[in-house]
Amino acid sequence: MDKKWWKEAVVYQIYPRSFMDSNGDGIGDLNGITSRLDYLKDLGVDVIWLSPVYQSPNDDNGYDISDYRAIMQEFGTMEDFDRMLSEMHKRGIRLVMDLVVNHTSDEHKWFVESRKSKDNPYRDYYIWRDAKEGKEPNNWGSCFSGSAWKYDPQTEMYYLHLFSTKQPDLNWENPAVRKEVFDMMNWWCEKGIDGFRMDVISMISKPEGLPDGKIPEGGLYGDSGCVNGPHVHEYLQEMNREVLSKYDLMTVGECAGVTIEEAEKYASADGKELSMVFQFELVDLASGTYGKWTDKRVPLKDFKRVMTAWQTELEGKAWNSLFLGNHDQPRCLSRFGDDSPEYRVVSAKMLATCLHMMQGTPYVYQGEELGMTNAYFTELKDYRDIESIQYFHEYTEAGIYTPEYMMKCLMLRGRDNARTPMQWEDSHQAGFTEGTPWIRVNSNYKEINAKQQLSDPNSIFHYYQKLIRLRKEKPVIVYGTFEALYREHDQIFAYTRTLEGEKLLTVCNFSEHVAEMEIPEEFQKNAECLITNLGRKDFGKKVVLKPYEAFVLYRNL
Ligand code: TEU
Ligand code: CA
Repeated sequence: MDKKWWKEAVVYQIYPRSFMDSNGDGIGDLNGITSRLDYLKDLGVDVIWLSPVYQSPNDDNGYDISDYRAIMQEFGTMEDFDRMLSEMHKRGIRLVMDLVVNHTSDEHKWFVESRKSKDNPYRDYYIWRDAKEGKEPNNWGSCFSGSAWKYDPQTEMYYLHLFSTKQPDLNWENPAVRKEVFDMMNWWCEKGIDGFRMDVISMISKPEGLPDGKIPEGGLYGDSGCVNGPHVHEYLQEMNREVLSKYDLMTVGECAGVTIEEAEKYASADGKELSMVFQFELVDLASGTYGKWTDKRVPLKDFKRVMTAWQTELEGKAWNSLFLGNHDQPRCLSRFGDDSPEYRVVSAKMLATCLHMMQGTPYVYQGEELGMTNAYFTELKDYRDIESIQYFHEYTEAGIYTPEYMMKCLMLRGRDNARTPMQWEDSHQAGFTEGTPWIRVNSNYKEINAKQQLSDPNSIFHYYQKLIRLRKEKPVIVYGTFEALYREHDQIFAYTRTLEGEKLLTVCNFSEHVAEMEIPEEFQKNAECLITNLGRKDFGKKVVLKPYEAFVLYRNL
């Protein structure tokens, strides 16, 4: 296995709007991030993935960029950015920027020009089509509800927007667009950043002819089929030649709809495209006709099946990313663990053990290291996310869901659950701001905050800190091969990792009930317990796991 720094790294994702506000306007900013770098150094993370900080009207909280070479006013200045980057590098922390180039904001100068006339030089930077029989050019739905097409009266044509109407899709078939993107990427690399997280990069190549998609039973729109399109690998290989291959970068592609087979191309070991991908198979589990808007929990057997497949089938061909949450997902503790007062701490540690002992680059989403939970807002006025608000209206007005059921889905699966302010302490607004935050602070901040956990050696923070440290001490955790045990067990997820001379056993009880298991013979003697969330000392032949108990045994071969 060829060694790479980004295979050995742990990444921390910052959602800047909610991380730390330094000037009292209730919005997180770059100077706020800089003020908290020692906390991240203490946690032990190696890389920060920073969600977009470029100029944006914030229709989708920065994922709608109006100027790729300017910092969003609310977040600060380019000088603030340069200082933040320098302070990160001083601490040995690398910075991966979020690259959003499937679309721009409709306020980007390219789109302002493009919509002016059919013969404008920027017209073909975007995807314009005439009406078909007086209606939208095809039946595609937007990821944020409604049609994926918006009629523009100025030139009496429709433009494509797979996301909000203020996020027109770029036309990647146009070499001028690709050149603009590569020039911009080189500009940021010359500033010294260390990589890119590539937003919906699997969607940049659209199917030939933009044909109608299949409308699911009971659905309102057709699926765009825009994932893993006909030219996506060509474009990424060109990007690699023009930009990525010139620097020592880490790149991760956000690849909705990616299969293991496709992932082998996006993140192939030959380095012709990206370092790794975010797969969606895990986080899309328990979705239904109406996507993620369900109140269903994920059965452990499905969780194990997906994680095991990605661990074993990508082995030696491409590199995994490892994540259970991000700014688009509910809090992983609430979704995959147990956020009740009784089991919150032990189950947060169990989830972290399960993920961080696998093969791949682990991602910690801000607040996950504290065991932050869903906010469970019960009123629509407390929601800020365009996706949640638009789907609430679409599904209740179409009679698909009652307002009560749709609110339950927002409480369980809405993205705002992960976007409430970082909980730094038990004082005013959790220490996030001196002002009024742009979104309400989770009401549990007095019980769950960094200040309390930094002084508690048994906190979730210190447990994450230890997991991250173990990854640096034991090469088997980074490079060992994965083998699942107890595959059919409906409470236990257990697996081994093996590397010449070392072997590791990870055991996690995902349930609130006790679970019996046999320790494999080879770990019953002369094995060392690297970490345990309940302080277990006896590892005899049979063990009865407590609710959400997790431990890792290690031995030299
Ligand atoms: O997300 C892409 C994406 O697929 C989202 O639609 C996400 O999976 C969904 O919201 C989950 O319910 C990226 C960014 O991460 C997201 O924040 C942006 O809103 C989106 O692209 C558009 O840029
Ligand atoms: Ca601020």
